[in-house]
Amino acid sequence: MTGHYLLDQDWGAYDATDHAVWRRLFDAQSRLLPGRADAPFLDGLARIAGDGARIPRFEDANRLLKPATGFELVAVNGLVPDQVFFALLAERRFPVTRWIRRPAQLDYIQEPDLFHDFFGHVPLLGLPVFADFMQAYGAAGRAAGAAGALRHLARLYWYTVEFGLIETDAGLRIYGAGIVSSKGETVFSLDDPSPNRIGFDRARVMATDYRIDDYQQTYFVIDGYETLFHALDGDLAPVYAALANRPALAPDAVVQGDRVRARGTQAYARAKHAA
Ligand code: HBI
Ligand code: FE
Repeated sequence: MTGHYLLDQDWGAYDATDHAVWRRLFDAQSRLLPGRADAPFLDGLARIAGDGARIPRFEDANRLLKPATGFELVAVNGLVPDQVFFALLAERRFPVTRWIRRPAQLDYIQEPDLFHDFFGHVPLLGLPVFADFMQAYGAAGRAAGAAGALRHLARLYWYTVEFGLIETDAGLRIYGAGIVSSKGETVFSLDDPSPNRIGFDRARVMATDYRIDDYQQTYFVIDGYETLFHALDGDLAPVYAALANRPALAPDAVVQGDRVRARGTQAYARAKHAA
């Protein structure tokens, strides 16, 4: 069923404006991220995305990714149904949107485009432990669907793969694709006093709602990518069952038991739209 959603990248169809948008975003983020993004992300970016002069060819990236972690990129037209997304990840295939935003959307776009998917997600797919987590996440999706627990798994993805922070010897660093692909949130997530920054805990993250139209009010911090991988260890059914009876936590909540690294002021202007 996944095949139905897969397309050719059709690299020849990109016009000069598309390549210019890629180059503009690539250069801006490449200047901003050193000292903010985690080293494995920066290393992966340097290896896989080239010099940023033009939109990369998925087939070129696959020649590097496949031998490294078995992952390959497949071109899609945008979000695919959850079960298709899980099935692709379980087979170590990552769906990359083949169209790129227009110049008017340079600073913010709601749905994932090629820049978000390739620049944000692809560099870490070359890191074995992260690739193993992504494959395990896909495999967990099938079972979660049957358990009616997709929202819990979606929250885990959201607060890690999309908007995760990691504690390193050099300090707090970004690894979430939604942050590294956003100029404003790259700065906000590390420097702004308004969001909470709380130690990652599987059940806590799975219980916490999120919003998709503004910067996050809470960022969860892992101490290593192995923590992500082990978050999917064992049978998740009891975890889902325990969560099913609890009301969801609000995105700005701080609760008993949280390992609070920084409690946000929540003096929270709608930063993204103010940018
Ligand atoms: N489809 N192409 C694409 N990319 C995603 O990141 C994606 C998706 N479908 C569903 C989805 N993500 C999330 O709902 C996951 O949590 C399942
Ligand atoms: Fe994404």
